[in-house]
Parts: sequence; C-alpha cells; structure tokens
Amino acid sequence: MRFSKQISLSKCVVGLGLSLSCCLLFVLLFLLSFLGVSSGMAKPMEKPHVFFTAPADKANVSSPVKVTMGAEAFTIEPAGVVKEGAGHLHIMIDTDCITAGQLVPKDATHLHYGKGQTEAEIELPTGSHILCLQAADGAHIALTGDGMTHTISITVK
Ligand SMILES: [Cu+2]
Repeated sequence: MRFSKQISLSKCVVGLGLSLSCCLLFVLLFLLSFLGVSSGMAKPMEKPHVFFTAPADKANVSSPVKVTMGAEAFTIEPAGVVKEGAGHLHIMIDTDCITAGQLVPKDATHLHYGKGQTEAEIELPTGSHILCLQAADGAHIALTGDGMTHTISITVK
C-alpha cells in the first residue's frame, strides 16, 4: 500500500516535471517565433533605390548648387568593376534620365561621379532646372529599376 503510494507520487512528480518543461518549451518557442515575426515585420525587404538628400524637390537654391546623394539597399562605389547591387551615381542636367541598359554619355549635361562621390557642387544659371540622379553599374550602363533614378526640379535664384 505504502509502496504503491510512493510510486504514484513519483509518477506524479515526473509527470509534473514533464508538463512544466513542456510548458516552458512552448513559451520559449512562442517567444522565439514572436521575435522572428516582429523583426521580420520591422525590416521588410528593402527595394534598392538612390536619391538626392539635398536640395529638396522644388527648392530655391543659389549657384553653385550643393548636391548630396544617398542610396539604400545599393552600394555606391567607384566605377570600374561591375557588381550586382552596386554602382556609381550620375546627374543629368535638364535632360532626360537614361533608359536602363544604355550607356550614360559623358558631357556637360551628363555628370559622372565615378569615384563613388555622394557630394557635388554644380554651377547652374539662374532659373528652373531639372536634375535626374541616375545610378549605373561599374561600366556606366544605366541600371534597371524605378529606384535607380530620382528626379527633382529646383530654381536657382
Ligand atoms: Cu559613370
């Protein structure tokens, strides 16, 4: 009688221990999945894009115009080597952005920042101007994707 009581008590203790550890495991799994989901939601897949950080669109500025450029999910690096997800920036002045897949010309209205620069000073005459920031690969070929250009209009006073 006493022996069987002991057995059932130990069964009970073992059972309790098992269910407790199961419970803890569930809590742990729940927390881990929750953390995984929330960090996934906080960081959605970023689309590669380049942009002017200054001047702002429709800004009134003075010449020389100080231009700063940035990128997200895209590496700005010197020209030379073609790498996936990387390239350098160009500014088209009062002329259309280049069609993806085409070579960016090099002249007074197609400026290359082939050293990987993200800052520039551009002399512009008084009046309104349209600037197109254009990302191209290491061989100056305009990259595909609507995030690979950013157009602003500015007025030089
Ligand atoms: Cu270039």
